Amino acid sequence: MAALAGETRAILYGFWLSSCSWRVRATLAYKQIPFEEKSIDIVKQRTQMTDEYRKLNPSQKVPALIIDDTTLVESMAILQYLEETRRTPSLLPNTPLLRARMREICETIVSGIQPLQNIGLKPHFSIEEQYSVFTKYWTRRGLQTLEDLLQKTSGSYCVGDQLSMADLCLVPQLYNAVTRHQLKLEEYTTVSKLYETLLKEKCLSDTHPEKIRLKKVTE
Ligand SMILES: N[C@@H](CCC(=O)N[C@@H](CS)C(=O)NCC(=O)O)C(=O)O
Repeated sequence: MAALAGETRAILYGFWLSSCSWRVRATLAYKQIPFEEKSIDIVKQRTQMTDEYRKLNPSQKVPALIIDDTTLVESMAILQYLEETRRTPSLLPNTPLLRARMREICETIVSGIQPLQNIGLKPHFSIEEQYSVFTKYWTRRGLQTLEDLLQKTSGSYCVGDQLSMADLCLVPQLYNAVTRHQLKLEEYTTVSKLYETLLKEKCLSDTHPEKIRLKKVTE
C-alpha cells in the first residue's frame, strides 16, 4: 500500500498467524491507511519476549501499532482509535443497540475465546495434549455462543447488512479455529455461512495470513 505524499506510513508489529494482528491489519486495509508490517515471530523465535519489543508492547504480545507519532497496543483499543480518528468508512453500526450487539460478538471473541487458546499458554501445560483439550473446549464453547448470538443479529454481516468490527474479529478467530485447532465449523450453520462469505471481503482477503506468510517468504 503506497503512502500519500507527506504522510508517514504506520508500522504494524504483528505475526502472520496472529488473529489479533489480522484484526488490526484488516482495519487498516478497510480504512485505507498506508502501513507496513514488521514480523514478530511469536512461535519459534519468541521475539515478543525480548526487552527491545517489551519497550513497544509491555504485555509482550502482538500487535503493536506505530501511528500518528505514537505507539498503540491492545488490538481493540487500536480499532477504536482508528475508528475515532478516521471515521469513514465506519466500522460501527449506527444505533446504540446495534453497537452493543456488535460488542457482544467482539467480547465473545476477544475475551471469551482468543486468550484461552493463545499460543503463549502452551509452555504452561506439561503435556501438549492437555493444551489441545483445553483450547478446543473453550474455542468450541465460544463458537456455540457466537452461533446463538449471530442467529439473532446477522444479515449479510455479523450485525445486519453492514461490515463492522465484529466481522473483523470473527474471521481471524474462525481461521484460527479451523487451522490451528482443526475444528469443523459445519455444525455452526450461521457462523460457517458468514465465514465463507466474509473471507471474500476485500479488506480480509487482502490481509489474509497466507498472503502475509508468502510475502515474508519471498522478501
Ligand atoms: N488482548 C490482546 C491479546 C494479544 C495476544 O494475545 N496476542 C497473541 C497473538 S494473537 C500473542 O502475541 N501471543 C504470544 C504470547 O502470548 O506470548 C490484544 O487484543 O491485542
